[in-house]
This record gives sequence, structure tokens and C-alpha cells, in this order.
Amino acid sequence: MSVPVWNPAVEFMEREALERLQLTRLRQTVAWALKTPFYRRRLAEVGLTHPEDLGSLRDLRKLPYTTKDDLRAAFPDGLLAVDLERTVRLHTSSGTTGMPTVIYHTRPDLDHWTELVARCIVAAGATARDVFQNMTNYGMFTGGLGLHYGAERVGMLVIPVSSGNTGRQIHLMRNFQTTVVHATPSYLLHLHAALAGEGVTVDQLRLRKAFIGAEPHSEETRRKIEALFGIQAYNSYGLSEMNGPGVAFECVHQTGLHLWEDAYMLEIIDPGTLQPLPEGQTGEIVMTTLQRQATPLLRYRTRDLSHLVSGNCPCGRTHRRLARIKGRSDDMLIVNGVNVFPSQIEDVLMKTPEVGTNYLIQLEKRGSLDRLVVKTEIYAKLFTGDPRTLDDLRERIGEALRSAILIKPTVELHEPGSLPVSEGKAKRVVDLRPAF
Ligand code: DLL
Repeated sequence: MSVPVWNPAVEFMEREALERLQLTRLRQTVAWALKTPFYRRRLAEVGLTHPEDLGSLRDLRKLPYTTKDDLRAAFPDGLLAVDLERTVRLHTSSGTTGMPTVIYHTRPDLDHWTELVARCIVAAGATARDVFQNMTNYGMFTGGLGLHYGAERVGMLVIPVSSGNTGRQIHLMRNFQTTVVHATPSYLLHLHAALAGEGVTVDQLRLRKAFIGAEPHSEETRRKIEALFGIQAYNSYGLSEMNGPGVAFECVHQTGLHLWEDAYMLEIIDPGTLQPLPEGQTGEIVMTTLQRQATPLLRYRTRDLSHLVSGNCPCGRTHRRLARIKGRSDDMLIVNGVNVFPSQIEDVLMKTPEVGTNYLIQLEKRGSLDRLVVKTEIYAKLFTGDPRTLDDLRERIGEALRSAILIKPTVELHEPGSLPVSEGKAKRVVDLRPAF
């Protein structure tokens, strides 16, 4: 079968040429990074003051790691490598209060990102003849605008509906005969369950493909989505620090996620020792941007765990493939695609005067969607007064959490001493979602 491809010159580039290109772009990236006070200091610490100090790609290992905390500490513009007037957009990470991570883009940066997304879309077999309904949030979340511009570049008819309002999504799908959708896998399952209530059957749709990502999911979940809708679903991996979607994507062969190595240097490291791991071993994904001028990032520790897939893909692309993400090495939770740190919930609770000392964060599956329950102890005297006081408090905590983490959880109020206390390290998160 012929392989659909957007940019054959780059996607099928011989490894040797690809690595030469990487070295040129890595030096350029270091030159950009040196324009920021943060990296000037970090690079000086490892004796690197000039891009030409990098003799070969192996010297990547000399570069310092960058973490999410570094990005937060640099808020808002400590990592900005160009004059503000050259930037045209910024995205911040989801679900954070106080110090989110900020990624600025110049026009060429956005152009490169769009090119990467276009490659992904075409690799998954979609074309200009498709009608594309983008069901992920438009705004700071990169899934909306990221896929939007990629799809327009491919020439698809784009329905920029954004997330939520399932009934409307279903009617748009039927009325405009949508052929490709982009959503989190949990949302697509939820949407399927809602079809009957809207009086719509799968047969009345013309869906043929889905791009699914932004949250961990299993091979079984993918197969389930494929079987329920009678379509192909492709795994899409990305993170806002590396632009967003468009980092790695499955091609029509579904043999792992091709990572665009002309745009990102990829390493898999042992998160304990920080040493690079031999090919095939599972570890933390570390990436260096190769084309982003406004916010270059060196050896960014994603905290995502995966391994490289060996062998060649039948599609013939030379860029290496990542296996499905296995989990994270930190405590970040992903709730219906939104990133949440338990510490953000704790911050809100501890700022609420009525709240006692113990709390528990519980994650459940309700149907195909995640449900976040925050259980918190409050002072005993509050239980004896007007029950409306409790309703008000529940609502107040729920709203405060919504503005902090962008999700309104179910809040439960408990008597002091009623929530489990662990003897060692407090176990604050109970994840009852089925493992995969
Ligand atoms: O989720 C970007 C994106 C949008 C990717 C749309 C794919 C589709 P963040 O909100 O910064 O960015 O969250 C990034 O989500 O570090 C992973 O832990 C997780 N994640 C993203 N894609 C996948 C995936 C976007 N396909 C964080 N499988 C990442 C598993 C994923 N986890």
C-alpha cells in the first residue's frame, strides 16, 4: 500500500543526514538558549559558553537537564530567548495556579509546530478530503489550536467546536458528516455512550478515524474505541513544554509513536541515576527542542515513562518510535486530560479556614470519564449547626478548586479523625481507576 506522507524529504531522511541536521540545530538551539539568563548560568556551570563547544551529538550529554520546576521558577519570561515583540503567542500549562510553565512562540515557531502536526495527521491517513471535528479545548490547552492549524494546513475542513457539550458534538458529527475527530480517549468513550440519548446511531455517522491523546490509555481502550465506532484510532503524544500535540504520533501501521527527530532530540534516561538507558529499556523521556527560538528547552525531563520500539516501521519513516506511555515518574495526575498536581489541591484546602488536617484525593471511573473526589476533614463544630453552612462550604471549596485546577471535583466533608491515617508517608491519593 502506498504510504501517506506530508514531508517525505524529512520523514524518510537517512539517519546520517538526520543526525547531521540535528547537530546543526542543536548548536543553533544552544545559541538561542545562551540568550536567556537561566541557560547562560546553567551552561556556564558545565563549562559551555559557545555553541561550537558541542563537537558531536554525544555532547548532548554535557548539557544540563531542565525540569518543570525550573520553568516555574523562570516564570514569566526567564526562558524567553527573543525580544517580546518577536513573539506572537504563548501557552501556559494546564491546571496550575501561581506559577504555570510558559512557552512563547515566534511566528516561525508556530509555523514549525503546524508542520509537525500536519505530518502527524497525514501519517495517520487523513487527507484534505476529510471533515475534521476538533473536540479538545481551544485556549491555553495546546490540543485545540495545535491540531486546528495542522488540520487547516493539510486542507481538511475544520470544525473548531472545542471541548464539551456532547449533544452538540454528536449533532455536528451527523450534520456535517465528520470523518475524523480529535479527543481524549475517555471523552470518545463517553460520547459513544451518549449517542443513544441523542437518537443517533453509529451508522448515521461517517466517522473513519480518531486521534486520541493527552492522557494515558491502554491498547484495550484504543481497540474498544475502534470497535465501538468502527474506525481506526491513533495515539498522539505531546506536552505543552514541547509545543503540545505533534511531538509523536502513530502512522497507519500503529506500530508505536513516530517522534519527529528533526524537531526534538530524544533521550530515555533512568530517572534515579539520570543516566541514558540502552535502547529498548523503559525510562523517562527527555527531550531537547531543535527548532524553537522563543523558548528553547535543553534536555527537558518530561517525567513520562516509555521505551524505544526496535526495528523499522513498514511505513519507512526513519524517525524512531516511542512505545505507548506507561505512566509518570512524578505524582502528576491526569484527570480527563487535565494535569493536576495533588499539591494544588492541598494548597486550596489548607487555605480554607474550616478545613482540618486530613484529606484524601480519590480518583474513580464513572462510565468512561474520570471522577475526582476530594474528601476533607473539617472542624467538628461545623456539623452541629445549620446544614446549609455545610452546603455553602462544599460549594466554596469546589469553586476554589475549580479555579485552581480547572476541574470541579465532588467535595465530601468529613468529621475529624474519620479519614484513614497512614503511619508512614501520608497516602493522599487513591486512584481507583482500572489500571492498564
Ligand atoms: O496533553 C498535549 C496534547 C494535546 C497531547 C492533545 C496530545 C493530544 P499537557 O497538557 O502539557 O499537553 O500534558 C502533557 O499529558 O506529559 C503526558 O503525561 C500526558 N500525555 C499526553 N499525551 C499522551 C498520550 C498535552 N498519548 C502530559 N499517552 C504528558 C499518555 C499522554 N499520556
